[in-house]
Amino acid sequence: MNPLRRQWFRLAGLGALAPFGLWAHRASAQNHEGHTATAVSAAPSSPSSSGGYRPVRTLNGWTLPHRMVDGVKEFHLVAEEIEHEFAPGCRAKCWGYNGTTPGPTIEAVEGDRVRIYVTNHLPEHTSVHWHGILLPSGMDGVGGLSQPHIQPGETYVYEFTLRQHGTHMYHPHADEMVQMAVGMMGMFIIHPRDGEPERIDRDYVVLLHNWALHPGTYRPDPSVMQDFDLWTMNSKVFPAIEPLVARSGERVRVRIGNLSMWNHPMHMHGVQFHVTGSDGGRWPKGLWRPETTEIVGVGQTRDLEFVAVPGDWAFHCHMSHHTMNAMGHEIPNTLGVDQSGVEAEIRKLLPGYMAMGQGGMAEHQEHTDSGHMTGPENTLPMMMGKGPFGNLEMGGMFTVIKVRDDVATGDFRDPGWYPNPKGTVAHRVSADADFGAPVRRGPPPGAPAEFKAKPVDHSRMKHG
Ligand SMILES: [Cu+2]
Repeated sequence: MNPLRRQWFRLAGLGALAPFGLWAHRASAQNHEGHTATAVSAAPSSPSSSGGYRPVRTLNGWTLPHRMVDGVKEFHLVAEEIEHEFAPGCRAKCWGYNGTTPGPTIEAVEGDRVRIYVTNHLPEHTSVHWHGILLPSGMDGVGGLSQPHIQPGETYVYEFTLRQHGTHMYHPHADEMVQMAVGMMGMFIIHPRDGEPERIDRDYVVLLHNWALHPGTYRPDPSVMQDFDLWTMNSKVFPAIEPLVARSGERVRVRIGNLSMWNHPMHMHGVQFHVTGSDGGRWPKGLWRPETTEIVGVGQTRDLEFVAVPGDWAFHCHMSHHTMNAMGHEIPNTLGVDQSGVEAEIRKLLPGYMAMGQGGMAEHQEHTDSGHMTGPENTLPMMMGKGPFGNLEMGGMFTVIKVRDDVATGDFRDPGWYPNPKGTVAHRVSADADFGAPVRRGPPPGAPAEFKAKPVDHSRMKHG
């Protein structure tokens, strides 16, 4: 047996860990918060060997190390309050496991016997439900139904044999509304015992969530049901979400779980992926279907697989408010409203008020980036992120799949922006608004003569 497997690695605070193996050897690249990696997990064996697997990569996250005890894989989760950063400039007191939200990914192989200790450092009781995993009723983790609650300071142990493979999750089944709203959740990946039907070169893990972290506050509000402030992949918002890196031609799997309060139509640019599995396990090949958008419902998981094509490709939820950061929802619609004159009046009541939105909201990022529109403390601008051609005007559940011809196997570092081959970028051919002779339809009968839209006053973009 590999000596690494015999070691029991202590987790220290917010230490970020990574699987230590041939295909995920860049442990330091998993360390995103500047904390020192204090441990490595047992090295998985080669995928070609029996029972081996290619470890997953949890974007911005980590995999929980285990130790082998008499043939049983032992894990230890600690439920605790943590300090979490959604993106620089926005932190909160959250609850999670072993120092992070989401908790570390648990990774094992079909047929494994697993023993999972759960220590409760929270101020109230908890439990852990192994979402989608087939096990004895008493191991199902529903507080009050299948077990007594785990009281503060107590440690419980769960033990079962994995009789399936696929993409699964874990979360409390005790005061669920609160405990999940403040970040308690993680992914549980079970690799097939007999290998994959198609070789997987990169295996990413993304857990979707939403947060009511009201601007100026430091605790997520569990009472909110729909109007959330932050939409996250692995508890991060764009642009703090890592890119998914791959080499051209590699087969990439993205395993997506959703423990938020909304369904998320996850859209991938550049390819038609196949949906190859769910929390019901890997689907038989005959059930795989090509899509470019797949709804990951609340409480569901989906596996998406594709062959990587060179470029920088957006990957995001298609609910457009889910690719925004904190914003007000109960505001008047200013689209098309001339607010000149009004701004000065309102400023007498609300110093710093900025009229916006007459020609759309894109100017929002200009205002925040230039620093003259300052929001409340501890929140993020609605729109963020810069690309090689300008502002991305995004936030929330958005990241980029970065595929290059020259990425080394197992290299997950951000390769920078895509160098587009000459002649393959959309470009300006005219700055004359009357360019060309496009076919257009006129205003509807009876429309006022002045119906023709007035040009937007772009001088407002240079405001301040
Ligand atoms: Cu969404």
